[in-house]
Amino acid sequence: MKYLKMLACSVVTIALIAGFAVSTQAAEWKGWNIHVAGYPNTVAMDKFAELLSAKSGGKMTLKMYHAGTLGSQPDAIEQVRLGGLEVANFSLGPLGPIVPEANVVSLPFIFKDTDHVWRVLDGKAGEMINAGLAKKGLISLAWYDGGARSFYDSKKPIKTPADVVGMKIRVMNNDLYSGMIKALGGNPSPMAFSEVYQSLKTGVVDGAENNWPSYESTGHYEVAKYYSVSQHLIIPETLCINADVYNALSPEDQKILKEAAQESALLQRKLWKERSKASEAKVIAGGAIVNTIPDKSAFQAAMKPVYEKFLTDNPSLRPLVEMIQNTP
Ligand code: GTR
Repeated sequence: MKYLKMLACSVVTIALIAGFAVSTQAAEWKGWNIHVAGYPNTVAMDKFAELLSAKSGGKMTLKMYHAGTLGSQPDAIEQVRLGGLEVANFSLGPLGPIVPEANVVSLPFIFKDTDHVWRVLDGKAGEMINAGLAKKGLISLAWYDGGARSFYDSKKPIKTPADVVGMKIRVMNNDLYSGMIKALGGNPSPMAFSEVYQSLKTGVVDGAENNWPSYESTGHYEVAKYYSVSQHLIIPETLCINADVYNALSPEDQKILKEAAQESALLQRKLWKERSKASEAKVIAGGAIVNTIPDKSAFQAAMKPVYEKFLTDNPSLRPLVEMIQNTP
């Protein structure tokens, strides 16, 4: 009897110790990324996971799922907000319909260049965008470079807005982009990133728009060879985490998380510059025909109605828009 009691007691002790060990061992987070192996964001997210584990002594661990294997970007945004996924790298483009403050960056030609983006995001405007994201359950830990997006298509070089008339152009999921294509006289076709190659190839759409690295990594240049350097959008990207997960962390762990994210962002921005040049060279070698547009004012003028509609629909965002425009 005594022996049995001792046995029961030690079984309980072992179970308690095991249970304790399990409960203090943080669960492994899942991270979403849309890009393929070798892409700057992919390399930087892997670095983030590595730094997180090293800096926290294995307390915070992240398993990355790349190439959109865990779903499309709009779906993943919902997942991170709800906690089905913990971490992700999102473009502010598809976040715009959910976070009005973040949508301001999707106004065509709002940024002068990438350095302007960093000056804006490092200031009050960045704080306002972060606050908007937090209200929707996402904590932004760092900003990644998303380059400048330009039009490309399978028909002809786009030299003036008139060349877009009647063209079917794929856009990301955001009414602002549909409005932008309509303002040029084209037909917008919102569609997931993963479907664009096939749609260009089969003629479901005539064109799309993206930065050099994505135009190259997706192989879109093989099926839409005219790349017209309109640079109508410069959209930053966020490395973000579910707000509940973040808020449950100790201040020390939050600090580690932010440091790891900042380091990964520095790496991403460096790799981005290199990859942009390499991608441009690769698509040209692969047969892409690059059309430069030295004077973009006709495109800017044609896209003006997008601003007017946005400010009518979101009057409270006018100060944020002006803050960005007035940032030197
Ligand atoms: C890329 C961006 C992705 C995705 C994609 C698209 O430049 O990094 O997050 O938004 O464009 O066009 O869907």
